[in-house]
Amino acid sequence: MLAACAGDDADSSDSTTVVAPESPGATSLEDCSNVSLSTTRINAAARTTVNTELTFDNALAVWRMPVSTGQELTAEMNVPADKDYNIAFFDGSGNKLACADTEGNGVDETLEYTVASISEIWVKVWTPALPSRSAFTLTMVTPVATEITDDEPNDTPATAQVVSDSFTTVDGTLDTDNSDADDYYKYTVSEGDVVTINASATDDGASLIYVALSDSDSTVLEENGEPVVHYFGENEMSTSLTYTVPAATTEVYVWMAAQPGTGSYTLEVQID
Ligand SMILES: [Ca+2]
Ligand SMILES: [Ca+2]
Ligand SMILES: [Ca+2]
Repeated sequence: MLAACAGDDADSSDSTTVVAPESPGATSLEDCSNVSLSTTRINAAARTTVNTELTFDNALAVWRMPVSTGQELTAEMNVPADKDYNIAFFDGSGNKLACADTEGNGVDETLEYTVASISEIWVKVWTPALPSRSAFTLTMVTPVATEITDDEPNDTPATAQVVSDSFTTVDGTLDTDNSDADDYYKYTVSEGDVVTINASATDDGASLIYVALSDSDSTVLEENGEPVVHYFGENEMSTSLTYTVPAATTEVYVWMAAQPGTGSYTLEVQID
């Protein structure tokens, strides 16, 4: 009867925010060593976004949300005093990415994950208690980029825009014919910092546009012997680049360029 009751309960849940448990018994027995996400749930999971507070009071919830490479996610789950909830992250193929299953009723869970090369993440929350009837609250938090502007002139390292925030986004333009072939953004860094650049560009079909990380002499920096640069092309209009700051480096320059032509770009830079 327990399974039947749980099924009824699941059916009455809000189908716009979660999918129902397909096997309550199996769900209740899972922990981080064997938790899984079926194709059914992958396809049916409710869509939401990071930095949205989610509340649910049933035994199983699955959400999917868009993410970007390099994004730092932290799940913060408030667990009700009379229940034990756990949480896991999956990719779209059902591969487990991260998991937290601290034992105990009312013990809050926190789970951190830095997004690898995926554009969407699935978040599963479950409890051995069926039906739960005790609401948990979950927020997937991530740092929000500060918007900056493409302030001309910023065409050389010496005249680079000095950016003081550690996580920024800018919508910029390049136009070789109007003395705007280059945009330089200067960041203060220290040894061990990881610089993550997510950039996308459009062009007029005749331009060569690239993004690079350089020093004050416009020498492109290298990561593992490879230059940190991306040339945008017809099928490569977005990229993600990372760079780990070595000793004795205190500043780096993110360099957008068009040679020749015009273009617009979106550039997100994060330094941690
Ligand atoms: Ca737990
Ligand atoms: Ca510009
Ligand atoms: Ca410029």
